[in-house]
Amino acid sequence: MKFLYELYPSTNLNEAVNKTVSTGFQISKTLYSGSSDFQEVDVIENPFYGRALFLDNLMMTTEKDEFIYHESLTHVPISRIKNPERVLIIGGGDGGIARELCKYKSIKEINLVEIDELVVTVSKEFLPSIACSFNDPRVNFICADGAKYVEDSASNYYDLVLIDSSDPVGPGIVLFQEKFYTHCKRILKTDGQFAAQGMGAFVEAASQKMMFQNLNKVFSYVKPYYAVIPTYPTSLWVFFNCSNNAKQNPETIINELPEELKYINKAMLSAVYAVPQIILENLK
Ligand code: SPD
Repeated sequence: MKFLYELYPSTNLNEAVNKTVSTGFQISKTLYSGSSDFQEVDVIENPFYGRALFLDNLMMTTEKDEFIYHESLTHVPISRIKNPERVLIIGGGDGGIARELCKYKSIKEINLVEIDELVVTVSKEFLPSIACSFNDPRVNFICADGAKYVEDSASNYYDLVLIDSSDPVGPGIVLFQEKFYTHCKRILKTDGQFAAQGMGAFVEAASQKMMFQNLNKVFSYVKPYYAVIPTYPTSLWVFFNCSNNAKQNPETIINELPEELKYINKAMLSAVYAVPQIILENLK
């Protein structure tokens, strides 16, 4: 039996990485295995989770549990914006976030900036239930460096900026730094919302704290929330929801959820910033 093992912690922004734990995924079939200028890209089939995408041997998404991550990153910040129209996704080449955004009628423009075209190509071919919105006329795939794209974008343009990044390793580390967040804030409208994946609470405490500190240097409020994602290292996964508008009460829900969700529901949204103590300790 052949397995693909993800080793972690994958990074610590201020400590030497020492990968001492792993999760194995049995490979019943390898659907794609190749590499781009940026990374190794693999799509395997696992008997339990279905098809799964790995980048540089880091688990990105599986058919069976992808909805938890994609719904969490999308619908929590949108619930704090009235009728959003323009959205920027940095990363997100598998298309899962774009699919969730397309559920909102008010959204007119979704710019998806993914540095690695191979991720989009492979996802369209092998993960069609996730990469199913690239043909929606509102979705514009832009193959570019996300940090550079944000730097070059006009101010006060977006209602929502979502960072669907991989882990803070290699060139992707810029997506966790203060300079990048400053530009994200600049391109958001006053009432705009920002959200980013914030790594595993159990395994990436130091990186998580660094990210939180950098976000706090820039945004008026920074609210951690979490989801339980079975295929991510140790499952307890953190997101950060941020805004420029200090006058807005982050607890107030001002936009309704679309109907057909499988993870996020209305009751969760009211208490979404109530997080386990371990997360609060990480961020101290
Ligand atoms: N350690 C895994 C972090 C992955 C975050 N991005 C996943 C991409 C799914 N669209």
